[in-house]
Amino acid sequence: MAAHIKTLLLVLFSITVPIRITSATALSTWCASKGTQAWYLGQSCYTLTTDAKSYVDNANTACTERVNGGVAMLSTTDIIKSVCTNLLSKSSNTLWFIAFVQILQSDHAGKNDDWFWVDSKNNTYGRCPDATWASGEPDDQPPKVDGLDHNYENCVVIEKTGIMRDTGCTGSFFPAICQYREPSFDYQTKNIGYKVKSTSTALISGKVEISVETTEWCAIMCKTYITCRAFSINKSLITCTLLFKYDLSEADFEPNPDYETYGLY
Ligand SMILES: [Ca+2]
Ligand SMILES: [Ca+2]
Repeated sequence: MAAHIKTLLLVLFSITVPIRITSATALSTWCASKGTQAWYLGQSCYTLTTDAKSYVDNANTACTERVNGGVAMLSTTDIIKSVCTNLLSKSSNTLWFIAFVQILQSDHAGKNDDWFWVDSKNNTYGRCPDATWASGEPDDQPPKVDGLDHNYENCVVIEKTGIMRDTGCTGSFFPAICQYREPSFDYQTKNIGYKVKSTSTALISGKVEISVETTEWCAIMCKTYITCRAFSINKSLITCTLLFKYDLSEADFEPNPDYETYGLY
């Protein structure tokens, strides 16, 4: 076979084969069997609890119908919209806890500061630029006139419309949105021959150009973080960059033949 044909076949092969962590599972089938009580999206199944509990109790005792369950992290606008339309709107309840919490980084933090998805606490990533607060929220009740956050309301409930309210983590009681993740993920090819720009907001400190033994390790590392939605591999150096942004656009990339990116859909 001529060398250039071999090269062409290799290129085609690398473009069309997703990185699969393990074989498919029954999560999507289980999710579909629950009808309007569940919604499958982005290789997660979202369900609703019915008992009103504190956030802490929800986090400790709810969302245990299957493995890989926890209070949901709706880490992008598209996920919030889809879960609202396809799950929340069909429920008779009105407010649910999600795993979005305030972890104050200083004594002078404001009410809008330092909100994180719980798998990213103590890091600078995982903040949700897509969080839409209800009018006057977050208000950190009971209010103080200095405008600072006084560590009162550090958990969040979401309404059917997708807007959010800060509320107490132990003293207020609501059901929760659960998220069950596939034990196996398929990361689909997103961009071949392009590198994520160093200025992209998808990048976070400490998760860039990590040396790995195989490209599959990059997918395994990304799966560790619920807020990691994609990863980029340098095929020459075998390094891995995790990407904490779902809606990567052309503006996030620049041409570079050494790189390819895989995303979770
Ligand atoms: Ca607060
Ligand atoms: Ca509030």
